[in-house]
Order: sequence, then C-alpha cells, then structure tokens
Amino acid sequence: MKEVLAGLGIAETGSAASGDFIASHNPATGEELGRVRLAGEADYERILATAAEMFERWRLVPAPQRGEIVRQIGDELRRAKDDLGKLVSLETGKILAEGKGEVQEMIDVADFASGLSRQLYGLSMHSERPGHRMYEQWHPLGVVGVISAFNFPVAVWSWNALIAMVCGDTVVWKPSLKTPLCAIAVQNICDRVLERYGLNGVLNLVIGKDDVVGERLIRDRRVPLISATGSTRMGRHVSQVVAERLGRTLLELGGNNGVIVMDDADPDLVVRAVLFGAVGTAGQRCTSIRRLFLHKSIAPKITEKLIAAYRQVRIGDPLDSGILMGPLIDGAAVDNMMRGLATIQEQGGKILTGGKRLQGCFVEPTLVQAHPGMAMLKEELFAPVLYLIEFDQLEQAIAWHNDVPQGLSSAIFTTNLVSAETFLSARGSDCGIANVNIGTSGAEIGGAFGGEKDTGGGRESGSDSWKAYMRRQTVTVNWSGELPLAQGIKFDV
Ligand code: UN1
Repeated sequence: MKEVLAGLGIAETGSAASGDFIASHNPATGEELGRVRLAGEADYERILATAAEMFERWRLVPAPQRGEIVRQIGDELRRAKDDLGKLVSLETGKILAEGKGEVQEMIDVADFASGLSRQLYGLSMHSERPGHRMYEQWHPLGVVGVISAFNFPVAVWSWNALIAMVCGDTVVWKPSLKTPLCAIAVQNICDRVLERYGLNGVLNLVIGKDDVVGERLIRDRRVPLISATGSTRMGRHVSQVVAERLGRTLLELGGNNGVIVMDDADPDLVVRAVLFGAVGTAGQRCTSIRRLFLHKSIAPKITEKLIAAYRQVRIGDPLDSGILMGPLIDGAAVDNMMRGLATIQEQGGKILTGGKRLQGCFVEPTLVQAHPGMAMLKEELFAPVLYLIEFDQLEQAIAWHNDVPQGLSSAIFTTNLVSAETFLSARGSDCGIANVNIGTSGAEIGGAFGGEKDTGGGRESGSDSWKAYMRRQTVTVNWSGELPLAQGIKFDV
C-alpha cells in the first residue's frame, strides 16, 4: 500500500490546507490508508481565485494546444494505470479489474477530448439579408465546479474535467470525502503535465466538507457551471441553489435501472450480463441493474440460473484475482442495505438468496422475488439487491419499467427485432440510455452519459456533451454597406 501511495506522489505531509484532518479507510480491511487535511474557508477562496485567474490565460490557448496537454495527461495516466487502479480498489473496495477499468475510462476520455479539441464546431446559417454572414461559435465558459461521488472517484471527474479543459475552462473539483486519496493522486498526475507549461491552476482540487466547501462552490457566481454526481437529494439541492443565481447545472443523479427479458432471449447471455450489472461494484454504480422483468415463460429458468450464479459469487479482498465482489463502501451503507431488505420483506418481497451481512463491510449479493406494487421498487437502494418481477406482455413490462422516478439506464434482452425496436421507440424506455442484449452498466465513454427525470437530465462525456461546458455565441456580420433590417422592417427617417 505504501508503495502504491508513494508511486502516486502522496506524501506524508505537504498539504496546503488548514482545516480538520479526516482519515481514509480501506473498506475491505478497515485499515487506515491515510489522513487528509480538509480545506477551510480561506483555502477555498485561494483555490477559486487561482482557477478564476488561470481562466483568463487558459481560454486564450488555442483549443488544439489545450488538446495536446490533455493528450499528455492521458499518457501520464497510462503510466500510472496500475498504481492508480490499485488505489481506486483500496479506497472504494471495487475489484482490481474495475479499479483499472476506471483508469482506462479516464485514458479513453483523454484521447476523445484531445481529438475533440479540433472539432468544437459551430454551425453557419444563411442570413435572410443580402451581404450578411451568420454563424455560431463556441467560447469557453469559465470555472467549472465538479462534485464527484465515491463510487467512481476518478473516471467521472475525467468525463467532466478533461472535456472542460479542451473547451478552455478551468476546473475546481470537490471529491467525495470517502475517496480523497484517489483525488489527490489524480491531481498530482495532472499537475506533473501542467507544470511543464506553467499552467498549474487549470485543474484544482478542494477537499472539504459540504457546509464549508460544497455550499460555497454551488453559491459562487464565479462558477457558471456545476456538474454534480450523486444522490437525487443532493442534486435537487444543488439544482435549486444554482438556479437561484441562474447558473447552469449538469446533473448525474440516482438510477434505478431495469432490464426486460423476453421469452426469446438467450438465457446464458442474460445471466452473465445481469451478474455483472447487479453484482459488479457491489451494486454501487448509478448504472447497476436493480429491477429484472422476466417474461413468465422464461422466468423459472432464469431465476434458477441466477440463484446458482449468485451463490457462486466469490466475495473477498478486491485485490485478489478471482474475487468478483468486494465490500460496500462503509458500515452506513451496510446498515442501509439491511434496513432496505427489512422494508422489502414488509412489502411482500421474498429473499431468494443472499440478504446477509458478512464481516466488516461485506454483504451477500441478494435476489428478491418482487411484485410490481412494492413501493421499494421506486427507490434506489445503493446495494447489490436485485428485484425479479414476472410479466406477460412487453407493453406491461415497459409500463412497469418506466413507472419509477429515475431514468438513467435500461436494457432489453431479446432476439426479436420488433420487441427490441418497441423498447427503443418513443413508447419504449424513457431512460437516457437504452441497450439491447447488454446490461445497463459499463457504458462506453463515446456516447453521451446521463438520464431523465430524477436522474437530473445532464449528459456527460461523449457525443456533443462538450456543449455544456461552453457558451454559444451567434454572430451576424454585415459586409453589404447597407442596413437592411430583419423581418423586412423599414425604419428610416
Ligand atoms: C456511475 O456509477 O456514476 O456505465 C458511473 C458505467 C460506468 C460509469 C458509471 N461507465 O457503469
């Protein structure tokens, strides 16, 4: 562990912060990984001032040059992949393959962003007036505040920060207090590259409590965009505060993702996909599968296979190869899962397998036979609990599927074109992500990532998500020497 931290430049002392200390723990062992000094009010002010000042310079660096710097960050991340992947596993409890996968996601975003730096295209329009040119251009927005969650402590930051960087913005990052070491490691990696250009201050880190740092950040008029990942409760608050000052938000909040399995689906494919989607990251992804709608003619077979698979899931040290499921993030998460399971049973849900608390922060992955009326089906229980619900007709399954407040990711398993297209049509899934014959999690970075309803409506990472980090300017140039007015208006004396 010491070598991993040393390799990532995490030193014993050297914090410029002035607040209280917090400890970061390995959820698999309870061991203290390190202590971090939190930012106080003055630290926040200093960091914000740096980011705002650097924006004045950074916005003038041509976008392809900004892309080149992001490309070099990608190279540094390639070099740090093993150590950083390990640290992600140590601090979050996710298995090593997923820890490294998260760093790979960052590398992919760096590549994407660097290509994007030459493609920040605006449209040109035909003016209705002779001798006039009309087009739109995209300018940097300013300081972007990024609030990230514990479950993807590094990748989700990169979706925002590396795209915002090529867009010409500077970034202030407030990470989860459960994963401060991952954030420090990433900041060190990026600082190494920024230092080569004297550009430290383009990316900034402020580790602090919600009431000291979080509230200041979302209320700060110098920060035109807040991108926040976390619970719907948090997002609703952020949204209200930022809206009050007419700032922008990009929200990626709770998911409650459903999968519909038709009678013509390949059962083995379904079981493998569901296992990764529901048990992977111990059910702590915003994209985790939580509700499985099974066509009644295939339900017994899938249920039986799933119970067998769940019983074989190897639970243990996330750094051991062969382990599929590590611990939950902390004791509070375990308590929350146990409370959730009690409520599920009160509401008529039946535990088919799992459901028990193991040592420390470990739990058993759990399958629940559920019925569509259960209130708990509408809540995101951030744990490896999967509801099985039987249905008769696709239309009925789609209606149940959509009947939740959240709208992030969704999937259907079928070999029937009509069923697949129905699910993808306007009367199908109401989510931001809809998949056929793959699970709801593990999205590629090239697509826009985010969801509807209580998921917050934001889109991050791929496609044209970059537009959220820039301001659009519509330009009309009159080279005619005359002054014709639009809409044919005459206004001469
Ligand atoms: C999250 O859980 O907040 O699609 C993000 C996925 C990952 C990202 C999850 N690429 O599962």
